[in-house]
Amino acid sequence: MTFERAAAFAPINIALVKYWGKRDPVLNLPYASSLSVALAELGSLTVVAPSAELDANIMVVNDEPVDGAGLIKVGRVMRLIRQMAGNTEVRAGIRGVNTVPTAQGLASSASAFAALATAGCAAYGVDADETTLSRIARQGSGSASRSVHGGWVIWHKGERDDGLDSIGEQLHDADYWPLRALVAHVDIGRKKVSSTEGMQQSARTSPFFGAWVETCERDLRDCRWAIAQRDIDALANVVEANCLAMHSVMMATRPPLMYWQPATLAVIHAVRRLRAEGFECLFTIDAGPSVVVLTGQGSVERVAAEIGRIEGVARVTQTRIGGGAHLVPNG
Ligand code: 2P0
Repeated sequence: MTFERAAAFAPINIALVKYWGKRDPVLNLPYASSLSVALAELGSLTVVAPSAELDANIMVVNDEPVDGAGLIKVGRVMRLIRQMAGNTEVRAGIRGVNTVPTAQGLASSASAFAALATAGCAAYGVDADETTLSRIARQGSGSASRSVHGGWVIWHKGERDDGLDSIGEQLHDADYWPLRALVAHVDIGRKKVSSTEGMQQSARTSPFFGAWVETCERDLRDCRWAIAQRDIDALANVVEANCLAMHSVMMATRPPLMYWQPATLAVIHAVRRLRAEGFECLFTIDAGPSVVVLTGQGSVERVAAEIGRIEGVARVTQTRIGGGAHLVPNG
């Protein structure tokens, strides 16, 4: 059997109903389902090159070697792919490039593992559909199950202990509702606590954790309704409430997980004020200080200009809702 180098790009996704808590930390099975949109252009390009000369997988991201917990997750995904390729022992050299800052709470692990699953399956000759790719990517990073798909995506939590039903599914493609996305970058360097660790601590110690899981079920229903109606006010209500509920759970974790910086809060207030003034916009924040703002097409320039002026916002990246993971010929 011969294996061939393959490259894939996968987008980052921003969750509108968040994933924060695992019922199974090895298989990355969540307590609750979550919902996201894929962001165009921002993401990971990953090249997988199988080589019979390697004793172990090696991976470099943005020219830095991956080791420790990151390499263990990569190993888990590559082992799955090798099993599907007939239990081959051939390891791979893997090179990734992220177009978003790594480990700053902007889901670079989601795009990285979605791209790894896609390129890895192609390199080892595994014929995997999107559902299978999502299941594989999830085992590297939970939110990667969503980055396989483009547009508006739900990650079903699933009921099974083996996780076979814990998969991403596209609800609508990228053109369904052409909102714009602004990323207000608030820099503080690398995160001290990874999401993987943080959500385990929250599940163990946050007094609000049980209420959070229940809230997500309700928010998922409301979010799907708002998307079905293309109703941005209804979407803003549920997305911002869900984000703030997750950050309340984080802040009530012991020791507390405080991801916000002063600029984070300033962006929140600016978005709420602009919406009250009639601009179509809403905010959401992952496990980091940066803020993602979704806007209507007619509101994007004004909202971008206002949040770009906020002290502590290093830059604002503007993008659209985009497609899912795909192979890149000659990548
Ligand atoms: C999300 N986050 O739904 C939420 C919101 C962060 C805050 O998914 O341990 O990197 O690899 O499964 O997927 C970040 O968690 O964690 C995340 P693992 P992951 O986007």
